[in-house]
Amino acid sequence: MSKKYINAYIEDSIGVVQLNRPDVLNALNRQMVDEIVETLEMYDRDDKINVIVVKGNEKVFAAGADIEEMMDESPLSLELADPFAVWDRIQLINKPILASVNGFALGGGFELALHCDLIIAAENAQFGFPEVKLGVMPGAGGTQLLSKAIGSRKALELIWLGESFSAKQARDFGVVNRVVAPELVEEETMRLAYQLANQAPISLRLIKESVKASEDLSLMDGMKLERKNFYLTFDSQDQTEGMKAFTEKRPPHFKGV
Ligand code: DAK
Repeated sequence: MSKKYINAYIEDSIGVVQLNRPDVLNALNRQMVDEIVETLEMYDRDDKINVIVVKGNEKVFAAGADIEEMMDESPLSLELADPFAVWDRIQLINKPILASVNGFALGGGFELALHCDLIIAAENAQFGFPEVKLGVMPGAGGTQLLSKAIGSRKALELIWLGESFSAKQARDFGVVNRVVAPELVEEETMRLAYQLANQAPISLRLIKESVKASEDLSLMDGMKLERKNFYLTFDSQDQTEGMKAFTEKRPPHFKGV
């Protein structure tokens, strides 16, 4: 499909979004963010897709929002266009989203990675929120997503200082899931994507809903939601197949129904 600032393509049951503005280190302008979100939603609706991957190129994930586009905004122009609102829609995607990060994931680029469910990073990846150095602050979910991921104390330190940190530090903080050599990021991401794509899609979806809800619900409400989702899996053919395959000592073949 033709998009100006991203490449979107499908590999088996994996939908890929590749950021493609290399001249400005994949700086995210409004049209690019619209294209990313529209493609994620399209993949989410597509029954043939089980897992989504968001990636940059071998040098950079994204060096933040496009500073040139942003610099002349006013409070009123931002209020009227509400350019950040589109990011909320990423939170409504039901399928697993993996971020594959080489090089810089800064500002809005880091926010995009944080909106994804899992992050696989190269050893040379650099994360951070430099917004404070521009006299602004994260606005596309950064303060919320980072705090929920690593706690408000560490999030405050990182966002206040605005300094970049390495992939290994990010993994130690609990933001990044896996760190691998730069030349293996793509391979490791796709390996994980294929592994997830072979799991029961309805289970993955209900697990995502339950785990994400844990950030907002009380323990008892969360347990109730989890229980109802567990019961719901028994309405799927994949539950029958999964348990039958176990008793027949063979691998299951899930269909997502
Ligand atoms: N915006 C626009 N251009 C950028 C850019 C950016 N964020 N980052 C890099 N570029 C451009 C550079 O201007 C340069 O362009 P030319 O000079 O070649 O024309 C080219 O990319 C290569 O960059 P450098 O020459 O600077 O490359 P270096 O390797 O020397 O340095 C760097 C890499 C990542 C350290 C450096 O480029 C850098 O500090 N970049 C800016 C990082 C940053 O402050 N990012 C913005 C944070 S604020 C929003 C949603 C979210 C947000 C805001 C609005 N809306 C929906 C409206 C979030 C805000 C942010 O992300």
